[in-house]
Formats: sequence, C-alpha cells, structure tokens
Amino acid sequence: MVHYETAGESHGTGITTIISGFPSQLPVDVDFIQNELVRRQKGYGSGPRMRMEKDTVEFLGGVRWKETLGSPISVLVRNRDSVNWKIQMDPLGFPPPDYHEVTIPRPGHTDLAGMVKYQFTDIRNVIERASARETVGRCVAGSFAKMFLNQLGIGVGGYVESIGGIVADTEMTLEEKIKAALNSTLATFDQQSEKKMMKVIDQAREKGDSLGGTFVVVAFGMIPGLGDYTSAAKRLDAQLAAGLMSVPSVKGVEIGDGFLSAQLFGSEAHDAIYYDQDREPFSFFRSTNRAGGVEGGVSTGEPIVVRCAMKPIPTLQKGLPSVDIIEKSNVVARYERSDICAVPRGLVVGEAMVAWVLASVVREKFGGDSLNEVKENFRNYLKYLRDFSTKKIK
Ligand code: EPS
Repeated sequence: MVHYETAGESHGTGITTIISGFPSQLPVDVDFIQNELVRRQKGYGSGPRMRMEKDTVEFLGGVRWKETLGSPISVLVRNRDSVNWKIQMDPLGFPPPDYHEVTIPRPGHTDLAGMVKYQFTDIRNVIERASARETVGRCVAGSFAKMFLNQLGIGVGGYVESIGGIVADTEMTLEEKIKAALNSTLATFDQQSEKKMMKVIDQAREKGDSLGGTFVVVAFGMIPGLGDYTSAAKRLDAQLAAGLMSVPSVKGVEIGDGFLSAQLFGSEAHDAIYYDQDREPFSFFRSTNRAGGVEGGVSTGEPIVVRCAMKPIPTLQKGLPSVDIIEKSNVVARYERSDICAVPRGLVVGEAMVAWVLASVVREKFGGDSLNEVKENFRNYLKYLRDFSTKKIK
C-alpha cells in the first residue's frame, strides 16, 4: 500500500524521494524532518563530506500548506558537493579528455560485483549510487512514517549499543537509553563507554582503518495484531529484517533476543502471558519481551526491539589488496574520502526503516484515505481490544 523510491547519485544534483500511499491531512512538521536529517549527518567518526552538506528538504509535490494531499509526495535534498562534480556527473555531457575511469575495486564495497553486473568499465558508475548518500532519502521517507505513526501514539527511537567491540552496558530501561542517546555524539547511552568508543575510532583513524558496531531500534505504543502469520511476505519480522538489511553496511538483524535464544531452553526463551484488567486497551501482557514484540510474524503489543550489526566502512585509507580490472595487476585498493565509523548515522537510517515498515503494516490494517478515517478505524480497533480484554468469550 505504501511505497517509496529514491533516485539520485552521491555527487549528482541531489537525492529525490517519492513516497506514495499516505493519507491526506497528515500534518507535515518540516522542523521535525530537518532534525532527522541533521541527526543522520552527525556522529563522531563522520567524514569531511558531512561537514560540507547541509541537507535541506524541498517539497516538489504531495504537500500543501503543511499537510499531505494523499497524492504522491516528492522531496528533493540537493547535494552541495555537486558543484565540484559538474563535469564528471553531467547527465548530458561527455567525459572530458583528461578523465580517468576508476578501475580498482574496493573490497567490501559493491564495486566489483556492481561493475560486472551492469557491464561498466568505470567503477564511478557503481560508487555513485551504492554510496550511503542515498540514505538521506530513506530518512525523508522515514520522517513521514514517524509523523504518521505519532498520530496513532506509536514512537520509534534507538541507540548505539557497541562500536568496534566496545559495548555500552549500563543498567537502564529502553526509554532511558534512547533519551540518553539523544545527547551523545555517538548516539549511545553510557558516557564511560562513549569515551572508549571515541578512543577506538581515533585509533582506527590513525591506522587508516574503519569500524562497525551495533545499534538497537525500538518502537513504543505498539498494538497487537500488526503484520500477518498467514503469508511469508506479510510477516512483520520478515518485513523488519528486509527493511533493515537494505541499509548499507548492515550485515545482521536480530529481533528481540534472537541469537541468545538459540542457546536457551524453551522455558527460558519465551514470554509468559499474564492478565491485568487495569491495562488499557489490551489487558494481556508479558513481564519479559524476549520476542522483541513479534510472535509468529504478528506484533504482540509489547515494544518492537530490533538489533542491527553494521560492518566497518569498506573504504580504507590503508587499502586491502585488490586487482586493477584493466591491467589485471595486483594493487592496493584506492582510497576515497569516507567516514571512519558510520554506526551513529546508521542508527538514524535504521529507525527510518523500522518506522517505514510499521507505517506500512498500519496502513494495511486500518486503510482509509484521510487521516481522520485512519484514526476512526484505529479507534474502533482499540475498542475491539478493550472488548476482547474484558468480555467473557465462550
Ligand atoms: C560514502 C562516502 C562519503 C560519505 C557518503 C557515503 O561520501 P563522499 O564519497 O562524497 O566522500 O560521506 O555518505 C554521504 C554522502 C551521506 O550523505 O551519507 C560511500 O562511499 O558510501
């Protein structure tokens, strides 16, 4: 029902995002969207490009007087750096006589597989679109998803849990971790670990190396019944995993205690069901949330908790062995300006993807063309949950 697509190259004019399937009358909070884009640009370990870009949204369609129209929404974020790439990235020009094709693929990037696939001899054609610059569009789409979910009381946030093997592990609730992360330069919750993480990023920089890590995304205000166990593609956990695995550098996704639960007895791995009539609108609850808010592909009503592993940035100042694809000679991979560690930035993109998937399953379940209609359908469902919780069902 909802769909987004991004278009644009890293050093071209900009990244356009087209979003469809949202209802009319959704208030568009431009400051909120801008703030999401600022969050995506920050983080200790970001490269020089992020100091150059000042990502700013331009609305080209689908929004009037700060409300959605129900029509496809089109948003452009310009690349400031494009002024330095006018000739190299000209959509209609010719390669200049002194132009050198990029012919040495970087291990870990999609350079080699991408050029084979599209029959390019110039890796620049691959780099430009494979670049994580594209994730600015994901955050635009995710901002609309977050604004929509907020209307129904569903909030999405997150925190960085580890960088380069340094794990933040202070005892805190999920809410406290997310709040603390908002004031951290590495989007993490524990100041002691943050200092160690910054140190290890400095070490990576000095060594001409890079680092990955893990982040956790959480959705609060959940209701039971989103997603579907009846078909593979509709399973909520499958959709979350697909959305998050589509984020550049993400190599692993875990829902709840995923990998840990594989080591436990069933009695230790699942969430017992309890009843408390004072809980509204759904009186059935769990005292643990090992399932991460999803059982059998359907939301349980507990918070969604998803952990992602990001590999280290593949562009290394001290490049790994590679091969020049023209000469077939052994060489060292080229260095292109890059981040040292992009995990705090990946978190913001991960939040965007989780919000997008949740907005999608909410649209599937509650339909409606206007926000009022969505809200009315949503209220009816809350009433049903209350009835389900209180009525004796034979
Ligand atoms: C990236 C390399 C760097 C990053 C870029 C992703 O850009 P450049 O090649 O211009 O130095 O800054 O990320 C962004 C531009 C962004 O907005 O996130 C890469 O090779 O993937």
